[in-house]
Amino acid sequence: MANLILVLGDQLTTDISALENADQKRDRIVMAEVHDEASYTNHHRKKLVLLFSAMRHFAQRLEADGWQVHYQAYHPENEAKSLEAVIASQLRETGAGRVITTECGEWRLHDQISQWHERLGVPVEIRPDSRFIASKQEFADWAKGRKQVRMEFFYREMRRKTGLLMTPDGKPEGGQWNFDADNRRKWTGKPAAPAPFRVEPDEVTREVIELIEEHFADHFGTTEDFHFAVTPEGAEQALDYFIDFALPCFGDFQDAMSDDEDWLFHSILSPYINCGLLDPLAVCEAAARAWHAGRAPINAVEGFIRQILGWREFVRGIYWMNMPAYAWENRLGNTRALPWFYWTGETKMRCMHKAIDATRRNAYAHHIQRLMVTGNFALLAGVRPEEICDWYLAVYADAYDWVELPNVLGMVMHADGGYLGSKPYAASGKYIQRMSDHCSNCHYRVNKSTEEDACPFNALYWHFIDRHRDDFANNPRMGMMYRNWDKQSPERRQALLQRAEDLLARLEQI
Ligand code: DLZ
Repeated sequence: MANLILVLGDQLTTDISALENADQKRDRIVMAEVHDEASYTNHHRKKLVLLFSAMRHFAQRLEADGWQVHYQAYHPENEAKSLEAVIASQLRETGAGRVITTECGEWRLHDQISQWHERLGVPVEIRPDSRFIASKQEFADWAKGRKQVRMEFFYREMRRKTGLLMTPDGKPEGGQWNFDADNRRKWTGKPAAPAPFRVEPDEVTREVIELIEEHFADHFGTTEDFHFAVTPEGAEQALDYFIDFALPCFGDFQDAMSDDEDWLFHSILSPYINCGLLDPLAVCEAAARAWHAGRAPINAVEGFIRQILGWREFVRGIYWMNMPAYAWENRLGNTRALPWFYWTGETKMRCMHKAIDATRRNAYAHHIQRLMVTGNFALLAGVRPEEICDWYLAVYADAYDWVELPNVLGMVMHADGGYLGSKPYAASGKYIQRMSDHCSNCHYRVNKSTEEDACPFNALYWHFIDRHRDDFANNPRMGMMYRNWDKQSPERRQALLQRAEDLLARLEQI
């Protein structure tokens, strides 16, 4: 009997496990742009364009290769508003006896699909997602029995498993596992950053842009200047471009931020890797080849590979090991609503304005903007994890729950008690000044802390330290912060706390 093979919007590769052993004559592939997936969060308009256009290109390719494809293009009046409804209707139309799919990346949808066999009355085969380097089970086995799970040690396992940047006798190339300490230079305009890689929208993408503008005009962001790749070939070119023009400097300036440059030396490959247009292992191998060929230094290549082979795999493991309870964690007891300026960028804090404005225009901001600016502010201000997590899930083209939730709830908000970091990534304005030129263009003065024009990050930082004494005073990596705080005079501490309280009371206006 025929099978229906469901391919989701972030599974856009012919190597997806759902297609293994499929029969072109018998089976039908189902892909659908549906209201429920497009609307479960306030997805950035560029993320919607990327996914719908890449889905349409992928479906066309499958058809050209001889597959039968049922493709539902988005229309607000489509009867089938969920993937389940599309599958139910396809089962009725074809009389297919089984549904095959690859496990999806979000608990929300995974939970629904796991019930389909009962709700739809046919067997539903959910195959593992083999695009990840470690399976869920492999990660769980590695984590079992460990008092603490740390990315660095998991990453070393992945290096050994793949042989990436390893010598023939099993040692890390360059004599070290991690070159992070060499990746913290400020960027002052030289060397010039390459222009971002661009693909001009073709007819399919232009049609999708019109559709999104017509039906998703209330969603965050803009479709203007859409230049993401939407095919595997385009994404491959983006990878080549990164290796040729940005990778050599990626390491040095990995943590830098600039008032004038949105993209610096970042790869901007995560939107492609996360929706299936690029294979993560192939991307790492391409970077490793560049190092072996002497085209990029070890600190750049190791730092880049660590993001994919280490962090990306690690957060996925943490997500599946801890869901669904993980999503409700709020160990620091935060209660504040997300300030509205996260949606508008209208704040006098230059770094926040720049990071949010780039996010609005590009559906992208690099990891230091995400972690140390918008994330750091939410942590210091005590924003409810659920709200800030939903913001990150909505606004970035690469965002899916499996990657965003551990990164934001765990790493940014320290709401999981320290799975993702042994101390919170809390920092005052000084860090932002050290890594960027934002402060020299800011309304606020980074070298002031208590005055009306003082950088809000400064007093909020000390307020965070003070209010979480019970949580962190015994953390050996935070001891110095508490000693510094306690050394200040009672008057100074009072002034800092008062300034922070004033800021928190009128957060929308700062
Ligand atoms: C993110 C997304 C969006 C916006 N739209 C669709 C869609 O219409 N159809 C679809 O199959 N997938 C979409 N996706 C991706 C899914 O939400 C994604 O597969 C799940 O969140 C699991 O990662």
